[in-house]
Amino acid sequence: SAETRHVAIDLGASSGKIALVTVRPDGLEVQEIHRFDNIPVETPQGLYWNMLSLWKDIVAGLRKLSGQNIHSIGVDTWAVDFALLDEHDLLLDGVHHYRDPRTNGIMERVQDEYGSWKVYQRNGIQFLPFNTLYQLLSVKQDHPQLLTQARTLLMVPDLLHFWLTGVKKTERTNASTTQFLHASTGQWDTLLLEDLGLPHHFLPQITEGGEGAFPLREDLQQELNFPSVKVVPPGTHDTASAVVAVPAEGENWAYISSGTWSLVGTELEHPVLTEEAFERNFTNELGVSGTVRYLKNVMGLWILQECRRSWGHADYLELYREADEARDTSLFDVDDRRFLAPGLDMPARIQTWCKEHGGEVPTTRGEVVRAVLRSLARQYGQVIKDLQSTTGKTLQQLHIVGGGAHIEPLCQWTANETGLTVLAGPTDGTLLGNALTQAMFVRGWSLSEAREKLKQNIKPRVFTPAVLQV
Ligand code: LFR
Repeated sequence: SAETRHVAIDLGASSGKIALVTVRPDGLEVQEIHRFDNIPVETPQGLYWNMLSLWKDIVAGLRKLSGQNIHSIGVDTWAVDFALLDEHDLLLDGVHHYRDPRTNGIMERVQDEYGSWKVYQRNGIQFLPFNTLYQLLSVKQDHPQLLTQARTLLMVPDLLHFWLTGVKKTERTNASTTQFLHASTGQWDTLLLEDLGLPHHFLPQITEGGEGAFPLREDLQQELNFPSVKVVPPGTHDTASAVVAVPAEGENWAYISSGTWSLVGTELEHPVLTEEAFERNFTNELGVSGTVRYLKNVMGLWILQECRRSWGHADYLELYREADEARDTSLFDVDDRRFLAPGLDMPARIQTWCKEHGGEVPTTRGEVVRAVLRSLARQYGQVIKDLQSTTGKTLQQLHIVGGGAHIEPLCQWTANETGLTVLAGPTDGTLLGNALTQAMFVRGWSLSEAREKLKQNIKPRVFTPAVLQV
């Protein structure tokens, strides 16, 4: 039909958004339906996501649309985190936040005792201490009975799709982030799990984002009364959805999906499983339509978000103005592990890093914000360089999608540090990519047809690298 309507539910690390995206012959219309906070909960047993509150907000958002002609609904969220369900589908334990320190030291033990290269050759996934693999090992170490009781492991978006449909499956893009999906078989790597002493009886069947549809649970359908809706899981990993929404032309482009994290990468047809890629810790996560998201996690705006929290939620525009007027101080390594955990001492951690490395310490808010943004841009420059050398690609354009596309000084510094033309926008890429992937299924589009539709709407802002003045 001429017009299709898709509900994109996008949960990020600090907020959730629900939008109705209408696809018409002449373009896309995005209507925000519901926006809500996602506030993790600290307990004596660790840091948890508030899944019940998130579910309540999802249903509240859908209720606002009840009775309307909606063609599809789909959920994306951050990666790696999961729920364990017992034989009655009850939650065993809550869903831990990946920033929970329960995994401390576990990745290093696997790397030393089992061997990092041995793991990387099997799946090509970057070593991040919070990958599902290490979270499961921490459960085995501290609460082994949970693994025995568990009948189903569901990643966060799969859990929400299960609550919407009653169907338990794992969507592929997010499954790839566990670090136990085999790169060549495309199936769960049961051998690796067995080698590490982990059970795998609870792993569901894998399905493809944007390639299947499930009916809404009957009680929900009765309440919401959508005439002909289906649940169509998109690329359920938010980064996979964000990459769909890169308004790309040709081959020689890279992207930064810029939010709490900065995911710096490019789209490939095949994984790169070389020693160079391994040494640089690049990941070969999976995208929709059989693509590979060859990328690296950079700590991202998280550092700034935590600084801002420590400054009583100061206004962002005010902070950028102060940064613009501040002097340059030392830059720092944004990917140092000390910046991973939440904490109101984030500015102090930055200052300590600079002191330890004999640099000039940023003291005012403006100096700190300037140092954060310039250090991020410098790291993007390094990753882009490694990206070109490990893939052999010669890049021409760098797309920035997500909230960071709003931050002009960051876009300009990124152009300068990478030497690439930066194309900034869309800022709500994840929502758009989620909706477009549903539309691929509903309308029978290919990925490139979805991107053509996107380009009817999105005109990115251009930042040209500054010529160095000597
Ligand atoms: C971004 C993201 C990253 C993933 C991190 C943790 O929101 O999904 O891709 O590495 O969060 O799940």
